[in-house]
Amino acid sequence: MSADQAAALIPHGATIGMSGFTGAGYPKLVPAALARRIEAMHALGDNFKVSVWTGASTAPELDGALAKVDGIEMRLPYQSDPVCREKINAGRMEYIDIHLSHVAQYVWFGFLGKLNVAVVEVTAIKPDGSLVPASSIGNNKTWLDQADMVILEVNAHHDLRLEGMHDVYYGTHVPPHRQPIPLISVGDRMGETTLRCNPDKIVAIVETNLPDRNTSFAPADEVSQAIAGHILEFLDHEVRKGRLPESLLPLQSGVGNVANAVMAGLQAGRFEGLTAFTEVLQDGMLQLLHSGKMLHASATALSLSRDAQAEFVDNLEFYRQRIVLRPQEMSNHPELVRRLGVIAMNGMIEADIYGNVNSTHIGGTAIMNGIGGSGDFARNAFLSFFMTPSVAKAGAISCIVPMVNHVDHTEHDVQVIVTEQGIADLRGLSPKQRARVLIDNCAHPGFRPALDDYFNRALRESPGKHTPHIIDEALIFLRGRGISA
Ligand code: 0RQ
Repeated sequence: MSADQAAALIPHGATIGMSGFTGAGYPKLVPAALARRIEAMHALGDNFKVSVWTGASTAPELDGALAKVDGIEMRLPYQSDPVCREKINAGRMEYIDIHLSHVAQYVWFGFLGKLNVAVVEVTAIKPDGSLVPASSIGNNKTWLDQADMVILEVNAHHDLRLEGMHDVYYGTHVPPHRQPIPLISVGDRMGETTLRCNPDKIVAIVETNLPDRNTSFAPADEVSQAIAGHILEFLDHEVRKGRLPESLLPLQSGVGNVANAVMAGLQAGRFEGLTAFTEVLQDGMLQLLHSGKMLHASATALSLSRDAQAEFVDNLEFYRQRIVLRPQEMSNHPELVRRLGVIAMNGMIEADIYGNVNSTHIGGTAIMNGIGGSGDFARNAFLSFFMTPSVAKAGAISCIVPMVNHVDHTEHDVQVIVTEQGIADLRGLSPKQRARVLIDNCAHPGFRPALDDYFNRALRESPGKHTPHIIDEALIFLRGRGISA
């Protein structure tokens, strides 16, 4: 049926599980049709709203369209859409920012309430009724299982040869009957290549033929290259110290230009036989696979630029041997991350001198995107990096601050902090030792004297000498958003 007919089946107040992870595999037409319906209902005075659960961020056609018409009551678990952000920060949309590995199990446990509708993009429906997933899996397995009614978008734009790239693990879900997950190395397959769906629940099938968002990346700037350079040098150092094998350990990388710069650095570097256990596979990792430097990659989504997407399709048989896409409760599973010994690399907004990291909030009150998978990986990784330019807003704000005004990753979960200025290896250091290394190695020289001054006075004046602070001053600093250089 048409997208408008399908959207008309969604009731007011419904909780909808939509496919989509980092701009890949999201439904392309039904959300926009739903937004049109909501707008028409609002014009009639009916305050029609829905709650939207996804894998992670989607695209303007989904998050943007629904947020624009004030159609979302509650959104989870991660978004990066400018219109959503504006509505959340204006108090017009509720948002729950959840670790990506937690979402599916919270739904199975009943912690988040009932899921009414699933709207899921697939590549194909097989004769036996099973579904070939698209460019991401995210939480689709859970949405199809838990929702009362299912709307499928079958997108002819996805290459049918995607079939076989996915590994959908239907293991035991709920304690006390959970079993160990039988994944020993990143390329292992332990599940099915398709998604199961009870055909009685399917109320609509909408055909589409539209590409994913396929965002392009700016060429790595000097700052990204410097951050990447520090990380690569550090990895080299760890190998020489005998703490990492020559082929490193499975890599996880957040999204964005710094992540791509690190991958480009690995491409040019000496490491061979690399692997990835990550959530999003971007251009840089595809190139590593292409060149043979990387052997296998496990993820839940392919988030490629238009050019990389074309290259991927041209060589799909090659990549199908090397890439496995899994549900996000597996791609981000803390037990797997810990056991495989992942090297995690994630962006942050700011860190404080003691190593607490803020990944999500601006000024302590406004959301940027969300924690995404950064917590799943950072806490459980073998080695974890948080990276940021040392300054934001054209140098007006220091990203190394006395006290972060929102904590996503506590000092207990943070190992290595990197800016273009240098690297702070916080492993095995006490809070005061960490402050010294962070100010000296990572802060911008323009902000270093002010941070030094704060830390030195805190050492003298703080009542507690374990994590010295001058609390009133830290709060003034937070309100003022920065020590001026
Ligand atoms: O704002 O766009 O208005 O200029 O924050 O900052 O430097 O462009 O960095 O795009 O790499 O994003 C932490 C947000 C970094 C991201 C974060 C402002 C800055 C700019 C973005 P403008 P940059 P990035 C895998 C893992 C959490 C999720 C995660 C993120 C904007 O990495 O969302 O790790 N991480 N997921 O100007 C005020 C500061 C600032 C600041 C930056 N100190 N004060 N503004 N900005 N620092 C992916 C998934 O989980 C799906």
